[in-house]
Amino acid sequence: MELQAIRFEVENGIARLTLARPEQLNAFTVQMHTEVAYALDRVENERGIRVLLITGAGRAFCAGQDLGERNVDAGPLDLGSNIEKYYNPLVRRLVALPVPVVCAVNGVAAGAGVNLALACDITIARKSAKFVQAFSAIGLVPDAGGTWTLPRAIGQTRALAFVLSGEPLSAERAEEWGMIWKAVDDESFDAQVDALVQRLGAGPTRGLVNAKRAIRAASTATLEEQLDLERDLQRESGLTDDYREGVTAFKQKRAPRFTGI
Ligand code: LHQ
Repeated sequence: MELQAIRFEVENGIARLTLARPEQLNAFTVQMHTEVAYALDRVENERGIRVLLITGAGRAFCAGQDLGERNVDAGPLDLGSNIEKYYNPLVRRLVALPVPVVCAVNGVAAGAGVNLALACDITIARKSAKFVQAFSAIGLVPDAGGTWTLPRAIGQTRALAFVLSGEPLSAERAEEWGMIWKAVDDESFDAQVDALVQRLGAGPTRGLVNAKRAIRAASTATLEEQLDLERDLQRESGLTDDYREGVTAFKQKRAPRFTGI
C-alpha cells in the first residue's frame, strides 16, 4: 500500500508508525484510518515485530478528527457510524495488539488524539506537549475510549473537569495525575523514546504481552478472576523460550538474549 497520511517503518523488531499530516496537526482522515489499519495488520501478522511506536510528524502529535472532512452544512451527519467504522476498531486493536505499544506524544494532542495516546500501553510525552479534550468546544463527547480510560487513570473528579472545561493539560500535570507514564525534557525526548523501544523490542515479547493482557483485564475483573487469569498466563509464559533464556542468563550472570518466542 502506498502511504500518504502516515509513515511506517520496521527495523530490528521495532515498528514505527508516524502520523504524517503535519499541516493539519496530524488530524485523522478516512485515508489515515485506512493506512493505520494497514500498519496494524502488519504488526499483527509479521512475527518479527516486537514493539510498536506511535508518534506524530512535525509540532503536533494528533489533533483528533480532521474537521475539514466534516461538511456540517450538508445536513445531519451520523458521527456514530464513523466511530463504529474507524475509531472503535482502532482502540480495540491497539489494546489487543500482540506487542507492547508505546505512544510518544511529541506535541499537542487534542480530541481523539488524546484518547488514542491513552489507549497505548506506555505513553511518554515531551514536557512542552499538552493535552486538550477538545470535544466540549464543538459540542461532542470524548470518544476513542476516553470516557473509559480517563476516570480509571485520573479519577472521576479530574476526568470531568478536564473534559467539561476543555482546558489544556500540561504533560507534567498529566504525569502527576497518572494519565501518562512520563513527561520528559524536550532535548532528551527522542533519546528516551528510542531507548525504551529498543529495550522493549529486545524483550521477552510473549511475557510482556501476557503482562499487558493481565493488567488490562484487571479493571473489569474480580480478584478471583484475576488470580485465575494470572495462573493461566503464567503457565503460558513459562513455556516460552524466553523464560528459559531469562532464567539461564540470570544464573550465568549475563544479559539475556530474548527472541520473542
Ligand atoms: C486542523 C485540526 C483538525 C483539521 C488543527 N482538523 N485541521 C470522531 C468521529 C467523528 C466525528 C467527530 O469527532 C471525532 C473525534 C474528535 O477528535 S472530535 C475533536 C476534533 N479535534 C478538535 O476539535 C481539535 C481542533 N484543533 C484545535 O483545537 C487546535 O488546533 C489545537 C489545540 C490542536 C492546536 O492549536 P494551535 O497550536 O493553536 O494550532 P492551530 O489551531 O493554529 O492549528 C494549526 C493548523 O492545523 C490550522 O490550519 P491552518 O491552515 O490555519 O494553519 C488548523 O486549522 C489545523 N488543524 N486541528 N482537528
